[in-house]
Amino acid sequence: MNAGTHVERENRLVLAHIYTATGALVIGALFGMLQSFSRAEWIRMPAAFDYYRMLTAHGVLMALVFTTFFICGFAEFVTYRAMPRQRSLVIGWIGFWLMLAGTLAATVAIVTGNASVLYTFYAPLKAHPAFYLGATGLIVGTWFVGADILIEVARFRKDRPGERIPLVVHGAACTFIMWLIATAGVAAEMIFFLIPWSLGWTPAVNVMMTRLLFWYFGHPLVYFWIMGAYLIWYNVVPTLYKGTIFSDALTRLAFLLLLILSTPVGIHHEFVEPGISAGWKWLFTMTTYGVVIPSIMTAFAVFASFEIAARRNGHRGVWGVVRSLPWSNPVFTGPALGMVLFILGGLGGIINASYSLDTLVHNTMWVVGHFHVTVGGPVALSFVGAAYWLVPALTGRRLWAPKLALAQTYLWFFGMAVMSVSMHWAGLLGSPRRTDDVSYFGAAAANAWMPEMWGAAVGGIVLFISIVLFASVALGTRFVDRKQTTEVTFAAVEGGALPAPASFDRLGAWGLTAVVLAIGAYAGPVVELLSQHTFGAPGMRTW
Ligand code: HAS
Repeated sequence: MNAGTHVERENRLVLAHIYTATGALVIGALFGMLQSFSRAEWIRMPAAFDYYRMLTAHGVLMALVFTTFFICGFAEFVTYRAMPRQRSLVIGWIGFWLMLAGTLAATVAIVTGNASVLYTFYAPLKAHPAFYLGATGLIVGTWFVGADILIEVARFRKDRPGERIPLVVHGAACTFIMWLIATAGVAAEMIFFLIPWSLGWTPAVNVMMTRLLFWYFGHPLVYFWIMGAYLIWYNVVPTLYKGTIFSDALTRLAFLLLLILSTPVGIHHEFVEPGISAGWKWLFTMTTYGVVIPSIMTAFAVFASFEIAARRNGHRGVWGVVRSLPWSNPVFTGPALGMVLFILGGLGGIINASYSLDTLVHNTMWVVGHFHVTVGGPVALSFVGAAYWLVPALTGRRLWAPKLALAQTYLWFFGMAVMSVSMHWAGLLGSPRRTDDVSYFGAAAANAWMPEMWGAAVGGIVLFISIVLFASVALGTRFVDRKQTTEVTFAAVEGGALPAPASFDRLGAWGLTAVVLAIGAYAGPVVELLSQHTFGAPGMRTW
């Protein structure tokens, strides 16, 4: 078999991930738009497909399925391209099929009305076993993808002693080591608690323990998403303005910090939960401020990369730098507009991390605004922009309708900005999240936040149009026959910087450090929960 054929077979695996992600995005977006209409009181969901079923489908498809498939495909792609060799794709395909089968099982459980438990699947809400088994299948599938990447890295280290792991693969490997550690929590939640309980093997479930295990996984989940975006920002974006990566060492360190600091933070989602004492909650506020650091480093490095390239071309000053960037290339505008949104997302996150301030915004629309302007902003827009680079490279075809693609990224930016600012504001006015009737049966106080709900719905319409454009460009590129060979290159590092210490490539040791920190942070709260009386919940279907 020649190299070209092998590359094509690799491309097929990556494309399978990217197109599954696109499918989830389109269906999830439709539910998202209906969601915003429902909250604006423009429609009322029928009993046959009620609000909570739609909200669960929207959250699972967008937050868990779209993101996970895209990152898995992208991480495999960069590993295959940066470390080319004739490799077996069996592990990768097993991973993909397991993920797909799990997704289908969970989705069927949701749309048939058997799993309206929202994307956090909090007990005592009890779903059909197919939902928990499907979600477990999705997770286990990603372990195969992780193994595929990490085996390649181990082989590279063995075959080329002393050589640095390619920067883009170093980032992908950190992302997946972090993911393996984090998903152990949700796997334990499923295997020891939710699956036996949903099958009727155990009469009741320990609600507090399941929530703790969920958030042990749930916060690193959000860093899994943003690390996918950072892979693009550091390694792909500079190629679009003939730029360079600011520093090899800084980039490796940012990913290593995300690897070790992403897990010991999850209790910041449980500030108002009982059973965990205030001391632990304070500790998790502090660790959360720690995990902000790699993002601040990234903000600095990204803008530094812009500036170095701009100065080389004679541009000066902040606006000179900004104007010098390729604002008519959708591969650039996707991630770049995502970065702009992340300034708001990051600020909101820092507010949420404060134990005291969070009590004002917890479970309000503020949090919904926060996650739309983070995962729906920098993450999703970066993935969409990167898809315009990736799909031509994978299919050997020219990007179809690039002007439509460009309009799509700007529409997304405006839609998401309008929607998430409205949501943040509604949250400050006290509007709760996850409620079918936001008007509270016409209560006067609830009228205060209705204009924000309409604003969110207008943003939702713009976003849906944008996603339809995205799907059209993705399909057009795949099926309109206009061949073109795209050379895949990753950004080079700016010359003159000192090399990163060799210890930055000892990923096993960093992984071990991450495990120690995770155990260190959670051992106390787990012992505390175990030492209390367990109030088991039999489970309920509120829908
Ligand atoms: Fe968060 C809740 C704290 C980041 C997602 N977060 C959520 C939930 C989600 C989520 C989904 O402490 C809701 C879960 C649920 O359903 O209940 N979050 C933080 C903090 C950060 C943070 C401190 N979150 C994220 C990211 C997410 C995400 C990233 C997804 C991808 N979050 C919280 C807390 C809660 C929470 C509490 C619980 C709230 C509650 O009450 O329930 C930080 O990591 C943020 C650091 C980021 C920055 C920004 C850096 C800016 C950059 C942009 C550079 C821009 C440039 C300009 C260079 C400091 C890197 C470019 C200019 C041009 C012109 C192109």
